[in-house]
Amino acid sequence: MVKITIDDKLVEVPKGSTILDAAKKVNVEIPTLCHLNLHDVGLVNQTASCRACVVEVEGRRNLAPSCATPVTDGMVVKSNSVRALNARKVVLELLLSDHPKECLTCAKSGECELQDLSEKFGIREIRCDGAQSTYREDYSPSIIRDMDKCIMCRRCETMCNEVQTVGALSGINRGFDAVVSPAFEMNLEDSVCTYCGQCVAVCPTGALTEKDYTWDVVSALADPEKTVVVQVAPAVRAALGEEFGMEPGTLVTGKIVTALKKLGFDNVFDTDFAADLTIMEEASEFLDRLTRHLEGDKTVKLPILTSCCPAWVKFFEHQFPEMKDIPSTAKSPQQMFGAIAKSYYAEKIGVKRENMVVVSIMPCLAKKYEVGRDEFKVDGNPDVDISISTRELARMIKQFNIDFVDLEDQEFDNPLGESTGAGVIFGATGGVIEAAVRTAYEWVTKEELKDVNFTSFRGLDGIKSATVKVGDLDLNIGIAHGLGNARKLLEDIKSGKSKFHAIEIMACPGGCIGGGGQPYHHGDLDILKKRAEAIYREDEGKAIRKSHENPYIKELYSTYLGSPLGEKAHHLLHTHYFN
Ligand code: HC1
Ligand code: SF4
Repeated sequence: MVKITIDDKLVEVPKGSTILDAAKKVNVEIPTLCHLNLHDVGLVNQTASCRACVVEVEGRRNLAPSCATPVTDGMVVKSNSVRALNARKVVLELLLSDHPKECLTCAKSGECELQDLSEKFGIREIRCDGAQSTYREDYSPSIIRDMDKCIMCRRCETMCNEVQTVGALSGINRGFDAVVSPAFEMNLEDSVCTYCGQCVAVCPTGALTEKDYTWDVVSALADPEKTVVVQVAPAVRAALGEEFGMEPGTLVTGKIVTALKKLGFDNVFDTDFAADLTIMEEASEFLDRLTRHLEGDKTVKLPILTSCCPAWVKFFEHQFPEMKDIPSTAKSPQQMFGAIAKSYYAEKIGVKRENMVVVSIMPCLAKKYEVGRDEFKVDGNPDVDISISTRELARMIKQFNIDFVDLEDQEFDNPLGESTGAGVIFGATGGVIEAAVRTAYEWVTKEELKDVNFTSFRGLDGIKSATVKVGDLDLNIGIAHGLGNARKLLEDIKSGKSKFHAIEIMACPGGCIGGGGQPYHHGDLDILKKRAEAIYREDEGKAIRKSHENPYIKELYSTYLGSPLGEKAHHLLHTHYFN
């Protein structure tokens, strides 16, 4: 252990700690911009490029960046000396001198860490205003890159390369022209980007933001010719309240329904219903593959991989194309919902497909890209028309002057709004496979599953594994969240080392609760844990907790789809993948 003094406070920290680590321990707040430590999910950005965290160290001539300076025994640090404060102010002025002054129209206004610090330091003019570097804006279906606002903190690069191992972003050029970009300055859309949105989640400024579709939703709602239905993803209910000052982990399911009705949607449905439907298809596919495998059919591939996360799908299409026959062919719940809404439900209420608009509220930015994929269209008409994020929904609710906190709870509409606890837990890492096992267990053993809680599937460990006894079979389950962790499991499959029968993969750390479209967590991972707890609370409170027991799902199969994996189900609910 090493003892140091910071602002007259004595603190003891392990060898190798930084001054910033030590300061946190005694609640000395040193501002940071480039620094980000999400150690639990493998992200430590320690580029020391912004210098906002400089402090004075007794006996040293130069100010030291506290995020990258290791402590030494007996060190005496002043975080708040006039010299350190002045230096920080100059750092901020220099950053602002090469930054657009567009706070009024910036998508990140109110959430921008540079704006926050400038406000804190009372910067009212930029003394060294001069030439500014300019780059063209890069629009993709999910993400907008506005590199004029980049401060070269490299958080996005660390996230994309080290945590997600996608390699879409890297620092290019030198000096004034230095910028973080896809290779050869190509558009994100032409790169290997998965649209996971995790770079957006950690960007401190407005350089990386989501593509906002809220006004497309408003236009659809204002069109008297259109029937506009909306679905709400599982993870949204555990996070939207944060945008209205509610405690992280507050469940706002009923308030979301009321808010969406007030916005004018004709029907407010639940993606969780489609998650139950996904389990019917995915569990059937899994058991079909498993049975054939056990019978010695060498053409069958195991493990089966879940396929509901579009960033993960894009990842394996780019990075493991030779394995595209391993994931389940089941569409994601978002897309299953759209397919059923525009067939079964549209027929039921007598509305033509082209007069129905399906909107989805998602914690995810990749879902915006997913809705535009050609295989999810019928004669050019998409199954889901518009996907907006949790943050965009919050913006709409604020624009419409709805007092969200005081809203009464309402229930989702039926038939596409009834869901089980199994549908809800899709929102947290491990939840999809837990839901699938709840159903597979009962289908295989023909016995009631007494305890539906598979706690070994839960939690934030990057890779989890568990063995579940299903009848005579020991079922080996793998779970990865974060694409870097997924890559490890895929490499094992490739080299024949994998022992798993089924694997769940979600691209975002924490699963959908940590999606790129969720309220910004600003580096506080406890927020993800609280959201996950909320998801499991909602599951606990449900009367039905197994997808195959959802009465509306049963009705959908008996009156419309036939059986899982049957012809109609296959046509509407399954897809294929591309190289
Ligand atoms: Fe997800 Fe899914 S759980 S992918 O994380 O399978 O986005 O919440 O809606 O489609 O149900 C996201 C969440 C979501 C789908 C479901
Ligand atoms: Fe990388 Fe994900 Fe950002 Fe794409 S969206 S650049 S894959 S972090």
